[in-house]
Amino acid sequence: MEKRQWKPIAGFDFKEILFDEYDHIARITINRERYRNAFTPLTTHEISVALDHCREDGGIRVVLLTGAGDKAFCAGGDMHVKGRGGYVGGDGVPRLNVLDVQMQIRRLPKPVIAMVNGYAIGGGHVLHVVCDLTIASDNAIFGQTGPRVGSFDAGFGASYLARIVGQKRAREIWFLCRQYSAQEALDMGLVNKVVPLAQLEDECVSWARQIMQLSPLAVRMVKVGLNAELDGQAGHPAAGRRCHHALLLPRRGARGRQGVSREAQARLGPVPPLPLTGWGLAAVLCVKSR
Ligand code: 2NE
Repeated sequence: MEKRQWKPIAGFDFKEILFDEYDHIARITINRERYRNAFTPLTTHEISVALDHCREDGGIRVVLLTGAGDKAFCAGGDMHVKGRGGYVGGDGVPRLNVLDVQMQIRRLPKPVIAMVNGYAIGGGHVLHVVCDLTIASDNAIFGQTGPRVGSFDAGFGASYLARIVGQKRAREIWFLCRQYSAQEALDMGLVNKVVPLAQLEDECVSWARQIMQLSPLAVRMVKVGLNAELDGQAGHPAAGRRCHHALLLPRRGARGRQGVSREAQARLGPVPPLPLTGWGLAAVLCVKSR
């Protein structure tokens, strides 16, 4: 196992997560080992703030999401703070906003790898599901528990799960609330790779490094395209924004639309012989601009 000097990312006073960085990789660790890394409204708020930072900091290329210790990735919503109206935070307001965090992970224009180091249960299971990739330790256990405790996630936790494992399996996972071993999760395509716990971080960092050798723009465009399949109408603004950003990248200074258009044409040479429009044309422009 390689020894790495993870450096805390300055400027934050997080109570329930750790946030550090190594070699352009940000690591967000839910730091509630005592409660199997179950999340409270404060935890999800802190994850959200950290993800915002990851989005804005151009030096960060890949994000790892994990849990503290060697027993759990995340055991979902903290049942101890479940009260009237939902999960109640320190301000007395019942809100968890974990669905917003899921959306943030999907919208982040950088890959997010779930480093699953133990139980990924309930809302914690959905968290790994919405990450771009999942690498699990051999002691990891997966499953939904919502219906057992009168709860559910009918958003990505249902629809995206079904896209990954198929409708029958997704219904089995939710209707029976069974737990699945890392090997079973691998067999059903729910995780990308399983490694011994001691090698988990090495493996994740190795995957991150491989990703970082590729074009960040191409990776972000593919992510938005993969998301669009499930996001429907809501995916169009995200995809459009990425395309627009990609088109503007080669522009030097504020030369206006005319200049951009001429630059784009110069890069392309003659008008492409293929009937490219919309996404296709944007893709050609992106590739040419790299
Ligand atoms: C995760 C699991 C299977 C682990 O079992 P085990 O045997 O390894 O640990 P144990 O003894 O159950 O738990 C250790 C400590 O962690 C706390 C426990 O209460 C226990 O503390 P003490 O009793 O020693 O004081 N703990 C574990 N999970 C917790 C949680 N979610 N909230 C607060 N404390 C927790 C096993 O612990 C388990 O099944 N946990 C419950 C999982 C669960 O039901 N999560 C909520 C699902 S609903 C959800 O996440 C959700 C949603 O459905 C929709 C929207 C948002 C969230």
